[in-house]
Amino acid sequence: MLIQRPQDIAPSEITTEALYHGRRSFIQRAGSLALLGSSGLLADTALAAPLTGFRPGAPLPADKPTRLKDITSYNNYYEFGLDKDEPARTAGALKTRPWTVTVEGLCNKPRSFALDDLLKLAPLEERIYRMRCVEGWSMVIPWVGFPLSSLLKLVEPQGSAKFVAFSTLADRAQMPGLQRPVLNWPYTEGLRLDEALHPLTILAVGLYGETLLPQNGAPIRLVVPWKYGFKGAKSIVRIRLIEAMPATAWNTAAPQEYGFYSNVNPDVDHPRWSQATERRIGEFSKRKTLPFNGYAEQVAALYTGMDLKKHF
Ligand SMILES: Nc1nc2c(c(=O)[nH]1)N[C@H]1C(S)=C(S)[C@@H](COP(=O)(O)O)O[C@H]1N2
Ligand SMILES: [Mo]
Repeated sequence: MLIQRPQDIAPSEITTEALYHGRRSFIQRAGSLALLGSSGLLADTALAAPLTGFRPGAPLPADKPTRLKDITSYNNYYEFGLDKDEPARTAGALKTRPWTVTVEGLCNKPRSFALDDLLKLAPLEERIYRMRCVEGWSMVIPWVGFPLSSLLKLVEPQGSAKFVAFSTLADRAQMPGLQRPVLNWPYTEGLRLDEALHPLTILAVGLYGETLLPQNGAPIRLVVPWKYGFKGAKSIVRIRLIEAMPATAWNTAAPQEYGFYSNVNPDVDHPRWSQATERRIGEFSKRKTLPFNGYAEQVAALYTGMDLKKHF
């Protein structure tokens, strides 16, 4: 497996998970060497390029980050297969340079951005977020990215824009999973404009201090920590400002199971299973799922007056 190394980053340094933890002085905070995880991580990290100069951004949960090996080998990315281990095996050759993200629709300054220009939009920040999949597992991921709002403000959304729609790459030549009509390709997602502008909503370009591997959505993906993981569209190519609520891949495939809002909500069961608990990858016992995935204080106000059982 080989990914292209971004031209602007020197191939001088390979960062391991252990070095990363040292850098962030996780060792002191956790007071235990057990946190360093196991060896054999070089094989993963060698494929990603170090990102430098990012700063820590709030919030930083007390939860310890999931092992890099788990974050990069237990994935949902249906364009590369339905099994959790398939994306790590089949996405490695995804061509992530050159890469363009087009931002258009109801805005004064629609524009296509080369990835390198996107990286200059706003200072990169690390955001250690709890992530929860609707399937009932969760991780803690140290993302590196920038607020989606930085990008949206640049194109100047018009007053009529109420929603933001995301489309991702759908390239049959590179993505074996597209042969299966499991979803209506390309994968699409959407947010209400105020959700998209919320400071917790980021576009991630890296994790554990390095560029994203293809299986995690390289080169750029959405991260909305209070929503189920499927909101986090991977390998984004198009962002549209629109007036009406957009169709989304999962809502189109199974509307009774996956609503537009998809807020993490322990009180609203999935029709086929409970959402009250979750298994943190790397842990054995289950933990209680928190409303809005633990981010209620920051985001609950976005939904004041809404019946969240109806708008699930
Ligand atoms: N393009 C695309 N994006 C996607 C998916 C997908 O199948 N295709 N799966 C989603 C789901 S269901 C989850 S849980 C997260 C998983 O992200 P991770 O593998 O980086 O943890 O990606 C989301 N983004
Ligand atoms: Mo998911």
